[in-house]
Amino acid sequence: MSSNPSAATLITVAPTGAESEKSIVPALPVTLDELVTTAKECQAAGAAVVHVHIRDAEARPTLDRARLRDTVAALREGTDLIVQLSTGGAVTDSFEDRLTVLDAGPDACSLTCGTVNFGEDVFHNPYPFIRDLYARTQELGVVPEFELFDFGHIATLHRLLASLGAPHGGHVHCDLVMGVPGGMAGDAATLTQAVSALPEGATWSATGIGRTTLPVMFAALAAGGHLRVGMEDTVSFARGRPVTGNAELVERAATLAGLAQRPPMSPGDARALLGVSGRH
Ligand code: KMH
Ligand code: ZN
Repeated sequence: MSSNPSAATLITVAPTGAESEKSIVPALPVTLDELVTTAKECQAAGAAVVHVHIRDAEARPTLDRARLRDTVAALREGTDLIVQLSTGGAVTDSFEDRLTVLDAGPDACSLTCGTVNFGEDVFHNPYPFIRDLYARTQELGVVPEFELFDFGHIATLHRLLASLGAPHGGHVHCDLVMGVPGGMAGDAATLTQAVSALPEGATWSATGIGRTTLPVMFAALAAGGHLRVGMEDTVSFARGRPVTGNAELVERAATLAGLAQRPPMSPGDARALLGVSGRH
Protein backbone atom coordinates (compact mmCIF):
# COMPACT_ATOMS: atom_id res chain seq x y z
CA MET A 1 0.00 0.00 0.00
CA SER A 2 1.45 3.33 -0.96
CA SER A 3 -1.01 5.93 0.20
CA ASN A 4 1.56 7.92 2.27
CA PRO A 5 -1.03 10.31 3.71
CA SER A 6 0.33 13.82 3.53
CA ALA A 7 -0.48 16.73 5.82
CA ALA A 8 -1.52 18.76 2.81
CA THR A 9 -3.36 18.11 -0.42
CA LEU A 10 -1.72 18.68 -3.77
CA ILE A 11 -4.37 20.09 -6.10
CA THR A 12 -3.78 19.88 -9.83
CA VAL A 13 -6.04 21.78 -12.17
CA ALA A 14 -6.63 20.48 -15.70
CA PRO A 15 -8.40 23.51 -17.16
CA THR A 16 -8.96 22.70 -20.84
CA GLY A 17 -8.30 19.17 -22.13
CA ALA A 18 -8.61 18.20 -25.77
CA GLU A 19 -12.17 16.97 -25.90
CA SER A 20 -14.68 19.72 -25.08
CA GLU A 21 -15.62 22.25 -27.73
CA LYS A 22 -15.58 25.96 -26.99
CA SER A 23 -18.81 26.42 -28.95
CA ILE A 24 -20.55 24.02 -26.59
CA VAL A 25 -18.68 24.97 -23.39
CA PRO A 26 -18.14 28.77 -23.58
CA ALA A 27 -16.39 28.91 -20.18
CA LEU A 28 -13.58 26.63 -21.43
CA PRO A 29 -10.23 28.51 -21.48
CA VAL A 30 -8.80 28.13 -24.99
CA THR A 31 -6.75 31.27 -25.70
CA LEU A 32 -3.46 32.01 -23.97
CA ASP A 33 -5.04 34.93 -22.11
CA GLU A 34 -7.92 32.78 -20.94
CA LEU A 35 -5.54 30.05 -19.84
CA VAL A 36 -3.27 32.39 -17.86
CA THR A 37 -6.27 34.11 -16.27
CA THR A 38 -7.81 30.82 -15.18
CA ALA A 39 -4.41 29.57 -13.94
CA LYS A 40 -3.99 32.68 -11.74
CA GLU A 41 -7.49 32.23 -10.32
CA CYS A 42 -6.86 28.54 -9.69
CA GLN A 43 -3.57 29.25 -7.92
CA ALA A 44 -5.38 31.74 -5.67
CA ALA A 45 -8.00 29.06 -4.98
CA GLY A 46 -5.42 26.44 -3.95
CA ALA A 47 -3.98 24.75 -7.04
CA ALA A 48 -0.26 23.93 -7.18
CA VAL A 49 0.01 22.25 -10.59
CA VAL A 50 -1.55 23.11 -13.96
CA HIS A 51 -2.00 20.27 -16.47
CA VAL A 52 -1.96 21.96 -19.85
CA HIS A 53 -3.54 21.22 -23.22
CA ILE A 54 -3.54 24.06 -25.71
CA ARG A 55 -5.77 25.08 -28.60
CA ASP A 56 -5.10 26.79 -31.92
CA ALA A 57 -6.65 30.01 -33.22
CA GLU A 58 -9.82 28.09 -34.07
CA ALA A 59 -9.92 26.55 -30.56
CA ARG A 60 -8.97 23.11 -31.88
CA PRO A 61 -6.47 21.00 -29.89
CA THR A 62 -2.88 21.45 -31.07
CA LEU A 63 0.66 20.44 -30.11
CA ASP A 64 2.24 23.31 -32.02
CA ARG A 65 5.73 23.71 -30.57
CA ALA A 66 5.97 27.50 -30.67
CA ARG A 67 2.57 27.80 -29.06
CA LEU A 68 3.58 25.33 -26.36
CA ARG A 69 6.75 27.29 -25.62
CA ASP A 70 4.83 30.56 -25.41
CA THR A 71 2.33 28.90 -23.10
CA VAL A 72 5.02 27.60 -20.74
CA ALA A 73 6.63 31.05 -20.65
CA ALA A 74 3.33 32.85 -20.02
CA LEU A 75 2.28 30.51 -17.23
CA ARG A 76 5.67 30.93 -15.57
CA GLU A 77 5.46 34.67 -15.91
CA GLY A 78 1.94 34.86 -14.52
CA THR A 79 1.89 32.14 -11.86
CA ASP A 80 4.01 30.02 -9.51
CA LEU A 81 2.24 26.85 -10.61
CA ILE A 82 4.17 23.78 -11.67
CA VAL A 83 3.66 23.68 -15.44
CA GLN A 84 2.80 20.15 -16.53
CA LEU A 85 2.31 19.76 -20.28
CA SER A 86 0.09 16.98 -21.55
CA THR A 87 1.88 14.43 -23.71
CA GLY A 88 -1.46 12.70 -24.23
CA GLY A 89 -2.74 15.45 -26.47
CA ALA A 90 -5.82 14.46 -28.44
CA VAL A 91 -6.57 10.91 -29.61
CA THR A 92 -5.67 12.02 -33.14
CA ASP A 93 -2.13 13.25 -32.31
CA SER A 94 0.89 11.33 -33.62
CA PHE A 95 3.45 9.71 -31.33
CA GLU A 96 6.13 11.94 -32.86
CA ASP A 97 4.25 15.15 -32.01
CA ARG A 98 3.51 13.87 -28.52
CA LEU A 99 7.24 13.19 -27.94
CA THR A 100 8.27 16.67 -29.05
CA VAL A 101 6.01 18.28 -26.44
CA LEU A 102 8.95 17.89 -24.05
CA ASP A 103 11.06 20.25 -26.18
CA ALA A 104 8.91 23.12 -24.90
CA GLY A 105 10.80 22.78 -21.61
CA PRO A 106 8.00 22.26 -19.07
CA ASP A 107 8.59 21.47 -15.37
CA ALA A 108 6.58 18.30 -15.69
CA CYS A 109 4.53 16.24 -18.12
CA SER A 110 1.81 13.64 -18.10
CA LEU A 111 2.80 10.15 -19.18
CA THR A 112 -0.01 7.66 -19.77
CA CYS A 113 0.98 4.07 -19.06
CA GLY A 114 -1.18 2.18 -21.54
CA THR A 115 -3.75 2.13 -24.30
CA VAL A 116 -7.37 2.57 -23.30
CA ASN A 117 -10.73 2.73 -25.01
CA PHE A 118 -11.80 6.35 -24.72
CA GLY A 119 -15.52 6.62 -25.35
CA GLU A 120 -15.90 5.94 -29.06
CA ASP A 121 -12.16 6.46 -29.62
CA VAL A 122 -8.93 4.74 -28.62
CA PHE A 123 -6.18 6.55 -26.70
CA HIS A 124 -3.07 4.79 -28.03
CA ASN A 125 -0.07 4.23 -25.76
CA PRO A 126 1.88 1.13 -26.81
CA TYR A 127 4.80 0.13 -24.60
CA PRO A 128 7.62 1.21 -26.98
CA PHE A 129 6.13 4.72 -27.09
CA ILE A 130 5.78 4.83 -23.30
CA ARG A 131 9.38 3.70 -22.94
CA ASP A 132 10.73 6.29 -25.41
CA LEU A 133 8.73 9.07 -23.82
CA TYR A 134 9.90 8.11 -20.34
CA ALA A 135 13.54 7.91 -21.46
CA ARG A 136 13.17 11.39 -22.97
CA THR A 137 11.81 12.81 -19.69
CA GLN A 138 14.92 11.42 -17.98
CA GLU A 139 17.25 12.92 -20.61
CA LEU A 140 15.61 16.35 -20.54
CA GLY A 141 15.00 16.55 -16.80
CA VAL A 142 11.21 16.74 -16.97
CA VAL A 143 9.27 15.25 -14.05
CA PRO A 144 6.64 12.78 -15.29
CA GLU A 145 3.26 12.19 -13.72
CA PHE A 146 2.11 8.67 -14.52
CA GLU A 147 -1.47 8.71 -15.78
CA LEU A 148 -3.25 5.45 -14.95
CA PHE A 149 -6.61 4.83 -16.59
CA ASP A 150 -6.81 1.11 -15.85
CA PHE A 151 -5.17 -1.69 -13.86
CA GLY A 152 -2.95 -2.83 -16.74
CA HIS A 153 -1.43 0.66 -16.73
CA ILE A 154 -0.25 0.05 -13.16
CA ALA A 155 1.46 -3.16 -14.25
CA THR A 156 3.14 -1.23 -17.06
CA LEU A 157 4.32 1.43 -14.62
CA HIS A 158 6.04 -1.28 -12.54
CA ARG A 159 7.63 -2.65 -15.73
CA LEU A 160 8.83 0.79 -16.79
CA LEU A 161 10.42 1.61 -13.44
CA ALA A 162 12.04 -1.83 -13.26
CA SER A 163 13.64 -1.43 -16.68
CA LEU A 164 14.49 2.30 -16.83
CA GLY A 165 14.81 3.28 -13.18
CA ALA A 166 13.52 6.26 -11.23
CA PRO A 167 12.10 9.37 -12.87
CA HIS A 168 13.87 12.72 -12.95
CA GLY A 169 13.55 14.13 -9.45
CA GLY A 170 13.61 10.65 -7.95
CA HIS A 171 9.99 10.50 -6.86
CA VAL A 172 7.09 8.56 -8.42
CA HIS A 173 3.80 10.45 -8.55
CA CYS A 174 0.74 8.95 -10.22
CA ASP A 175 -2.68 10.20 -11.23
CA LEU A 176 -5.58 7.77 -11.27
CA VAL A 177 -7.89 8.86 -14.09
CA MET A 178 -11.16 7.13 -13.27
CA GLY A 179 -14.54 6.81 -14.89
CA VAL A 180 -13.44 7.11 -18.53
CA PRO A 181 -15.79 4.95 -20.64
CA GLY A 182 -13.34 2.12 -21.35
CA GLY A 183 -11.13 2.56 -18.27
CA MET A 184 -11.47 1.68 -14.60
CA ALA A 185 -14.66 2.64 -12.78
CA GLY A 186 -14.77 5.84 -10.74
CA ASP A 187 -15.79 4.56 -7.32
CA ALA A 188 -14.30 4.06 -3.88
CA ALA A 189 -13.79 0.29 -4.14
CA THR A 190 -11.86 0.59 -7.40
CA LEU A 191 -9.77 3.46 -6.05
CA THR A 192 -8.77 1.46 -2.97
CA GLN A 193 -7.75 -1.50 -5.10
CA ALA A 194 -5.75 0.67 -7.53
CA VAL A 195 -3.92 2.48 -4.73
CA SER A 196 -2.92 -0.82 -3.15
CA ALA A 197 -1.21 -1.83 -6.42
CA LEU A 198 0.93 1.31 -6.82
CA PRO A 199 4.72 1.18 -6.40
CA GLU A 200 5.99 1.43 -2.83
CA GLY A 201 6.62 5.06 -1.88
CA ALA A 202 4.60 6.53 -4.73
CA THR A 203 2.25 9.43 -4.10
CA TRP A 204 -0.94 9.72 -6.08
CA SER A 205 -3.81 11.93 -6.99
CA ALA A 206 -7.13 10.91 -8.46
CA THR A 207 -9.68 12.44 -10.76
CA GLY A 208 -13.11 11.17 -11.72
CA ILE A 209 -14.43 11.99 -15.16
CA GLY A 210 -17.94 13.43 -15.50
CA ARG A 211 -20.36 12.27 -12.84
CA THR A 212 -17.66 10.27 -11.05
CA THR A 213 -15.92 13.53 -10.05
CA LEU A 214 -17.40 13.76 -6.57
CA PRO A 215 -17.27 10.07 -5.55
CA VAL A 216 -13.61 9.93 -6.63
CA MET A 217 -12.76 13.19 -4.83
CA PHE A 218 -14.31 11.99 -1.56
CA ALA A 219 -12.67 8.56 -1.89
CA ALA A 220 -9.25 10.08 -2.64
CA LEU A 221 -9.41 12.36 0.38
CA ALA A 222 -10.53 9.47 2.59
CA ALA A 223 -7.63 7.34 1.37
CA GLY A 224 -5.00 10.06 1.90
CA GLY A 225 -4.50 10.94 -1.75
CA HIS A 226 -4.19 14.16 -3.70
CA LEU A 227 -6.70 15.68 -6.13
CA ARG A 228 -6.96 16.67 -9.76
CA VAL A 229 -9.95 18.73 -10.86
CA GLY A 230 -10.81 20.90 -13.83
CA MET A 231 -12.88 21.33 -16.96
CA GLU A 232 -10.81 18.72 -18.81
CA ASP A 233 -12.51 16.17 -16.57
CA THR A 234 -15.94 17.64 -15.87
CA VAL A 235 -17.99 20.48 -17.29
CA SER A 236 -20.90 20.10 -14.83
CA PHE A 237 -20.65 21.48 -11.32
CA ALA A 238 -23.84 19.75 -10.24
CA ARG A 239 -26.74 18.06 -11.99
CA GLY A 240 -28.02 20.52 -14.61
CA ARG A 241 -25.54 23.26 -13.60
CA PRO A 242 -22.62 23.85 -15.97
CA VAL A 243 -19.21 24.78 -14.55
CA THR A 244 -18.73 28.55 -14.77
CA GLY A 245 -14.93 28.36 -14.57
CA ASN A 246 -12.09 26.20 -13.34
CA ALA A 247 -11.61 28.21 -10.17
CA GLU A 248 -14.89 27.03 -8.69
CA LEU A 249 -13.79 23.41 -9.15
CA VAL A 250 -10.49 24.18 -7.37
CA GLU A 251 -12.34 26.08 -4.64
CA ARG A 252 -14.62 23.11 -4.01
CA ALA A 253 -11.64 20.72 -3.86
CA ALA A 254 -9.77 23.09 -1.52
CA THR A 255 -12.79 23.36 0.77
CA LEU A 256 -13.19 19.58 0.98
CA ALA A 257 -9.45 19.13 1.54
CA GLY A 258 -9.63 21.68 4.34
CA LEU A 259 -12.55 19.83 5.92
CA ALA A 260 -10.44 16.66 5.73
CA GLN A 261 -7.73 18.55 7.70
CA ARG A 262 -5.39 18.39 4.72
CA PRO A 263 -5.49 21.92 3.26
CA PRO A 264 -4.11 22.76 -0.19
CA MET A 265 -0.36 22.42 -0.67
CA SER A 266 1.56 25.47 -1.86
CA PRO A 267 3.36 25.31 -5.24
CA GLY A 268 6.69 25.45 -3.37
CA ASP A 269 5.82 22.43 -1.21
CA ALA A 270 4.52 20.65 -4.31
CA ARG A 271 7.88 21.22 -6.03
CA ALA A 272 9.65 19.64 -3.06
CA LEU A 273 7.23 16.68 -3.00
CA LEU A 274 7.43 15.95 -6.73
CA GLY A 275 11.14 16.62 -7.15
CA VAL A 276 10.62 19.55 -9.51
CA SER A 277 13.77 21.59 -9.16
CA GLY A 278 14.53 24.87 -10.84
CA ARG A 279 12.92 26.15 -13.98
CA HIS A 280 14.48 25.36 -17.36
N1 KMH B 1 -6.93 13.83 -24.20
C1 KMH B 1 -6.76 12.44 -23.90
C2 KMH B 1 -6.81 11.63 -25.16
C3 KMH B 1 -2.96 13.42 -20.96
O1 KMH B 1 -3.21 14.61 -20.95
O2 KMH B 1 -1.84 13.00 -20.80
C4 KMH B 1 -5.49 12.15 -23.19
C5 KMH B 1 -5.18 12.95 -22.01
C6 KMH B 1 -4.06 12.43 -21.17
O3 KMH B 1 -5.74 13.98 -21.73
ZN1 ZN C 1 -4.89 15.75 -20.22
